[in-house]
Amino acid sequence: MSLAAPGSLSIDGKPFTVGIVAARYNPELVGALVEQVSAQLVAAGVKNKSLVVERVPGSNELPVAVRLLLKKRRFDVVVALGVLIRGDTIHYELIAEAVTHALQTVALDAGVPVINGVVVAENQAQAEARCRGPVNRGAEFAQAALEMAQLKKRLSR
Ligand code: DLZ
Repeated sequence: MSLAAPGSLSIDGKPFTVGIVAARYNPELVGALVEQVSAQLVAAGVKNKSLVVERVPGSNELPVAVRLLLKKRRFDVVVALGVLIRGDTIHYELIAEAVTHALQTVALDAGVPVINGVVVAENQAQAEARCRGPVNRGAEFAQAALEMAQLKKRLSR
């Protein structure tokens, strides 16, 4: 996929309630994403009490957890985080596709933006570069979350 991420907009995160659902598979890499996303959101003004973090075993469990979270409480946006790395079989491809579709379905059904923060990588090095290296997908996911939360607030009035 492209590395041409959109430029960041300056958005005040103070009014937003944000959910983060993160897989525990590849814990150090996903942990780095959780830290980056949380840090960026808090730096933009999201209050700690308005930031809810839930964990699931693997990326495959992200969509149902997002759905449960959205049924429990009102959120302006939810960020789903995971890291899928190619193994010896096509299992990771199947999960990547299924999770991508399911996250969109949950978002459309709920009318709440869900940011697809699942990094899909060919190998460990690619995943490292995206989670705690130069590519920094975490910052992108946080920025997308702020932008979509703002859009939702504006268009829901
Ligand atoms: C089973 C599995 C494998 C092989 N690889 C990953 C991975 O790279 N990243 C990830 O988030 N999860 C992986 N999983 C676990 C599945 O997402 C899921 O937790 C199990 O299939 C149980 O539903």
